[in-house]
Amino acid sequence: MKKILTAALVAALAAPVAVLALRAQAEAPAAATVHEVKMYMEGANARFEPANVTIRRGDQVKFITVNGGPHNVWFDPARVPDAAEAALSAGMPNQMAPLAGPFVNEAGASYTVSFAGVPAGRYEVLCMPHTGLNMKGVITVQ
Ligand SMILES: [Cu+2]
Repeated sequence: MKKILTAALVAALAAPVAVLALRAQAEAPAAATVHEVKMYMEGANARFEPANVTIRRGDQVKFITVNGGPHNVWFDPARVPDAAEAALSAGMPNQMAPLAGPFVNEAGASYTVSFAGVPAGRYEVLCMPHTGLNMKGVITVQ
């Protein structure tokens, strides 16, 4: 009798604990999603693909050279809201100029920008070597 009671008691206690564990999991912040954008230069066609990417705050965008490097990732500081500059800059390692990532030369090489802390908005991304070829895209942070 005592054993049965103990088992029932353990089961009764375990159920709410499992529910609490599930609840904690659901409320934990979602892990950053990594969105991939490929960079091409074929003939006179230089492009980010996809050119328009919508992400959530805190996500990352991984820019990958497919061909025709060097490419890079450049947010023209004149077009980035002042309130967003510091956070965007913090998410861009190895800048060669303000808000300009390093050259990504080889096929398969990549550069990842973290949008952690970057306010919602529309961010135009350019490639310095191919601005004359209108290589640009838009990252929209929701
Ligand atoms: Cu380019």
